[in-house]
Amino acid sequence: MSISRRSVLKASALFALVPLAPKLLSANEASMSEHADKMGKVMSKASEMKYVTSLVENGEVVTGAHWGILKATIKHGKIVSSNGLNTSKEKIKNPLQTVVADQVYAKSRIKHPMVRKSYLKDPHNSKPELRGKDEWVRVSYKKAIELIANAVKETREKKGPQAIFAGSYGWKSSGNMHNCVVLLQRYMSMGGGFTGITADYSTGAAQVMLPHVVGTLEVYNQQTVFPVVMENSKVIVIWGANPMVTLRIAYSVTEGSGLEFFNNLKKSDKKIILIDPIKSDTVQFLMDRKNSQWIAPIPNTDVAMMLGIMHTMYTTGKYDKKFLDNYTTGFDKFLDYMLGKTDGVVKDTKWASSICGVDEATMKDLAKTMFENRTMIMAGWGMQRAQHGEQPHWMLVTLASMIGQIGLPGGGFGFSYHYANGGNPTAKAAVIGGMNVGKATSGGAAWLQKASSVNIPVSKIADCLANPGKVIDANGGKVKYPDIDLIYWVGGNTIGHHQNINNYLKVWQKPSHIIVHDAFWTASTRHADIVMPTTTSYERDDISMSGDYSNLNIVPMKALVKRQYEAKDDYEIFSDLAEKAGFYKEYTEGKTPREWIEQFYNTALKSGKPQGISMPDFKTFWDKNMPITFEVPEEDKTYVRYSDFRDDPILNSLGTPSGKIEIYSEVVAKMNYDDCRGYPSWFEPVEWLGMKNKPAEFHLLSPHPELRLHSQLANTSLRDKYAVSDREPIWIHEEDAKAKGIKNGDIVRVFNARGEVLAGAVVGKHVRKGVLKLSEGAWYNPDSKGLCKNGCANVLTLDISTSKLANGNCPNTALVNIEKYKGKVEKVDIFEEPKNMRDFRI
Ligand code: PGD
Repeated sequence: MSISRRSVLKASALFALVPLAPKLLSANEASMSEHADKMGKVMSKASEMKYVTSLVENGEVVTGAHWGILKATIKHGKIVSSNGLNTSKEKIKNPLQTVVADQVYAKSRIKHPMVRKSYLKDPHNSKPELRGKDEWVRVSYKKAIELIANAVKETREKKGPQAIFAGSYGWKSSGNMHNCVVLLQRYMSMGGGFTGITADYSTGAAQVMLPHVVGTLEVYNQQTVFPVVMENSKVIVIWGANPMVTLRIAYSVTEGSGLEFFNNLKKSDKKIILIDPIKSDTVQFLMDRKNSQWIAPIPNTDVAMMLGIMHTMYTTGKYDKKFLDNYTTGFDKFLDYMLGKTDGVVKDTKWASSICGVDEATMKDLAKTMFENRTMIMAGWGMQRAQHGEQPHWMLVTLASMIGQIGLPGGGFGFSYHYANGGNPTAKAAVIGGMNVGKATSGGAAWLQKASSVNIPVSKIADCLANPGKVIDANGGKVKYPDIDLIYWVGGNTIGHHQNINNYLKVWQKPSHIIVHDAFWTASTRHADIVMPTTTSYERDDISMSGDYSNLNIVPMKALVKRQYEAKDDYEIFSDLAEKAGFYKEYTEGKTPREWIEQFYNTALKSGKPQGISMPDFKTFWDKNMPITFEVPEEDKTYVRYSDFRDDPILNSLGTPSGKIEIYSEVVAKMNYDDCRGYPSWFEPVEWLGMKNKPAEFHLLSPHPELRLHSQLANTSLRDKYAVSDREPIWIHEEDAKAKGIKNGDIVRVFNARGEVLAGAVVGKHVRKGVLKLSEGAWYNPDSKGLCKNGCANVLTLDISTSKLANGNCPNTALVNIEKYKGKVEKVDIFEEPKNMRDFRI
């Protein structure tokens, strides 16, 4: 599939650079790290590297994180406060920017390399059932490196590279140097291969489906830009998105333009229609004005609602036949389905209303409003994190095709307005390089080739661990699960982000070795065998672009303070492991982090020159400690997605087999799946409020949290602002609460056949009746019976595939019960160090 110049792949840094020729560290550059191992030993070449170039004792330092370009104030070598750089009164505040110090000095920091007691005793008979319960033993860094090196070597030799899972999915930290997932995969691919992953948890269904429909991933593409929307759109439909929350972060470093856009949108006179079962922060923010409408369908039924709207359009003749004829294929087949010719069910508003719970008049009105006005449909990704998640975005493209405004200024659809400032115009930028997975060393080359073919869909990790050798359908092909015996995780909190945790923990006992690096004692580190303490991004130098789509700035990410405790950079750990494996030189290319950073910067400098982009040399940039901001060309301020295609659908055809928007896909139809047809359609989810014999009473939605990034920042003072009775808040409708005898602030038990959690009740009108909202990312904190004291939503969610096509994850398809908790309330203690630790120091 072709990916346009403006498209962004999260993994792009992986392929950003071809490794340069090895450059050796000169003797005087390789000074001893002031943070070298506390045990007073020189462990290896890597610990001889100079890791942080200079630190400010008193003053302000600019750095970056997912939550923006930051300015931190340092006093006597300690961080005392942080904020966004250039935060002004007029700007929308981003509270995530204020807790840098809380992270660095968190009680939950991992201070030393730690090994599970039974594993240390005998890695071959380590009682994996004790993961999460066993005692922890502090070991020296040297011992930990030895244990990891042995486990990796032995697994690869005895069981083959595919037995090593290093897919290691997660949001890690920003920074092109200390990209820990790439650093792990660089170590693993140079060493001889590993099992990886395909897709991600964010857009697992849509990113696999949409290439069949529009020829690109679409979810990670530059959108029709904000200024064009502001000038031309009359109606904005925000469908299942919460941009006022999700735009607080970006995969690189957010540049903040998205929050400003929605703030300006609020001040405009445009009609804003918000469709969401939850009265999210965005709904609350935008309902506080004239001309806004909130519609709350039953969860997982948006596709039925779209069909009701489209049926109205068709029967009233208010749709663009010309657009369908010229730019799409297969509307006739879809029409047969919509009109009930294929299954005898007419998908009119009456039918739709009985499923989605939205009244017929509202749908009819929506059909008219959308067709008669320049309408931009901005959809989020939550509704595709549900069973049959392939359907909503396909159906939305079909709806937008009927409206016929795709490719017109301010019309059509956009699937990334809520993410990483997807509507900010692209700057004329010089783009920095990034760490890459490198080249395999001799002996590894063949396996590197092979490694890339051993990939499992990211959300199938538990299924894969449980069923080695099983063959599953995947997007028209087959995937055979490898037999995983070693898991290596960095930059993710998998015991928390994956669905149905209780099931996951059972299969998590299968591998012989589990190694996790993190700065904090998350549930994932607590369920490992070997834990390596890493630096936070505030304790190391790095560099990043800011603006995943706009490339607006290059941000110096300077270390704010020295490394805490025995924390090391992932780079150092993998360099030492590479040394043990005999490819230190290839892994490091002889470079310190600072030298890599300079190289990444120089890539931009070099590529910028012929384009007339002037940039200072690296030293000037680094010493100045301010971002470089690029100019945005006038033409980019008028960018309209799909305008080229609209102008000339033959010359600028899409990357689909027909070159057009595929409302019917022959390719998908030929897959012959029972859970995904050749055209978008409604499927009843396995758990939803409209089903007969419901296994539980309420629909649980677990959207992204307001004051965290997934599980990151849960261990900061931001938690004091949202925790209710020291638990994750759960939103419940006041009538439901009354019926259950639940009051605001009560501790409630939320449960189903998969598990149980405690949460703190927030009673009000912020959810549709019958719906509960418990944000994902609360740290999993089980009591002795497995009940999560802290309210981790994934104890309750369903671990099934969206369909055979995408195999996406489905956390938003889950029914649960809720009751006031009457049992003994135990303290949440996940934000402290584990109690069962011993200082052994081998
Ligand atoms: P994070 O909390 O960002 O969550 O899952 P993900 O695992 O990405 O975890 C990142 C971890 O990396 C943190 O523990 C952090 O401390 C660590 N880390 C940060 N920097 C570094 C570093 O430099 N080195 C090392 N070694 N570690 C580092 C998120 C995932 O959750 C995603 S992306 C989505 S979209 C899914 N969403 C949902 C959902 O909507 N609903 C539910 N129920 N579940 C979900 N799960 C998924």
